[in-house]
Amino acid sequence: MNLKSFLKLFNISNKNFAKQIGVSAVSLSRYIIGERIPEKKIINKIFNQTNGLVDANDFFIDKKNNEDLSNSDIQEIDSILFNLRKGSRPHLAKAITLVESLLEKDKLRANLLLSKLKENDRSIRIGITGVPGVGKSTIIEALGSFLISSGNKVAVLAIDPSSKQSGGSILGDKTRMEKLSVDKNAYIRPSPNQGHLGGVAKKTFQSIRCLEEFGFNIIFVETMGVGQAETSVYDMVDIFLVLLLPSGGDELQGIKKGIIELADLIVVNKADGGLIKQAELTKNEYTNASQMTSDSRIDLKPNILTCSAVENKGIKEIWNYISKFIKSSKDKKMFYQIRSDQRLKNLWADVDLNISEYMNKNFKTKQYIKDLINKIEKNEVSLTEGSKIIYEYLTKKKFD
Ligand SMILES: Nc1nc2c(ncn2[C@@H]2O[C@H](COP(=O)(O)OP(=O)(O)O)[C@@H](O)[C@H]2O)c(=O)[nH]1
Ligand SMILES: [Mg+2]
Repeated sequence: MNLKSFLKLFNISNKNFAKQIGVSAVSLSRYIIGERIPEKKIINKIFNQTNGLVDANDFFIDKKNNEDLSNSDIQEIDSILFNLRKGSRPHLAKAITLVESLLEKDKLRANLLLSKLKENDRSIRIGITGVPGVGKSTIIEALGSFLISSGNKVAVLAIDPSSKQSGGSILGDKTRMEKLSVDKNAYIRPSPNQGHLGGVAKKTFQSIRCLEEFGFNIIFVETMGVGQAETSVYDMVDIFLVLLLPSGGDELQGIKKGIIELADLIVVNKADGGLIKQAELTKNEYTNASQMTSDSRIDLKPNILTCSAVENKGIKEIWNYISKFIKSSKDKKMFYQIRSDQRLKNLWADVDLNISEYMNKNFKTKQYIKDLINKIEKNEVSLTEGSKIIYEYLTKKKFD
C-alpha cells in the first residue's frame, strides 16, 4: 500500500506521521508524491510505524498508482450511480455487469462503485434452496407476484456454479417466472456463470447491494440445493427457505446433508392433486425429525409449511411466516447483528478468494515453486517440509 493511501485509511495527518518517524513535514510530503525516495533508515521506520503495510517496494517500484482511477472513470461511476438511484434499469444492469466483471480494470471501478453504496436495513433478503425441479422458481413467481401486488419491488438472483455446463437452467427459470420477468417492479438476473463458487457468491452478494440501492426491497436468491453453494447463500440472506418434495426423507430427495439444519423455514411444495396427503406426511415426518430440535439463528423453531406453487395455495402463509421471522429478528436486534456478522464473513471469504487467485496466477507459475513441487513429487522433499517452505515464503514479512 502506498503511504498516501495508508494515511488516508487510518486518518493520520501528514504532520503527525512526520513526527512519528522523525522527519520534517516537507520531507514527508516529498516521499508521498514520489519526488524523493526515503533513506533506508526512514523506510524501516515507516515499515514499523505502518505495521508493515507500507514497505520498500511501495517507494522503489515505479508502478502506476492503480488506487487512483482516471477522472473519466470516476465520472462514469458517478453517472451510473446517479441514474441507478433515479430508477434507470440499464444503469442497474451496467452496475451489476461491472461487479461481475473479471477484468482487472473493472475491479477498481467496481470497488469505487461499491464503496459508495449505502447499507440498507429495510430490505429483506430471502434464500431459497432445494433440488432442481422442486419448484423454487415457481414459488418465487407466486410469492413475488403476491408481494408486488402489495407494493413491493422484487429482485431475483440465482447462484448456480454449474450453470456453465447446464446453460439451459436460466432459460427455464425465466419461463417459470413469466409474470415477474415482464413486471416493471421485478428484476431477474441470471447467475454469473464464470469462475468457481467463491467468485460467484461474491458477485451475488455485491449484486444484492446494487439491487437494494436501486430500490428493490425484497431480494430472492435461488440456489440448487445439491452443492456447497447453500452455506454461501445462507451467509448473505436474512431468512433461508428449504423446499422439499412430498416424497419422504432428505436422502430420498437427494438434498445435501446438513442443509435442513440451516433452514429457517421448510416448505413442502407440490401439495396438490394426488400429492396432498403425501405432502402432509412429509411435513409431519420433518416436524418430528431430530434435525428440527435445533433452533434457527434467531432462536425460533424452524416452521414447516406445505404449499402448491402452481395452484397458488399456501403462498400467503409462507409470507406471513417470513414477516413474523423478520419482525422477531428485528425486535431482538439480531437482524442487524446477523447482517454485520455476514459482512465480516464475506470480508474473509473475499480475502480467501484473493489469496487463492494470487496463488494460482502469480505463485504456482514461478519456476522455483515448480522445482519445489517436482522435488515433492519425487519424494526428495517431504510434504510437510515443502508446505513449510511455501508458508514461510508467503509470510516472510517480519516487523516488530
Ligand atoms: N404439481 C405441481 N408442480 C409444480 C409446483 N411447483 C412447480 N411445479 C412444477 O415443477 C417443475 C419444476 O419447477 P421449477 O420452479 O422450475 O423448479 P426449480 O428447479 O426448483 O426452480 C415445473 O414443471 C413446475 O411446473 C406445484 O406446486 N405443484
Ligand atoms: Mg429454478
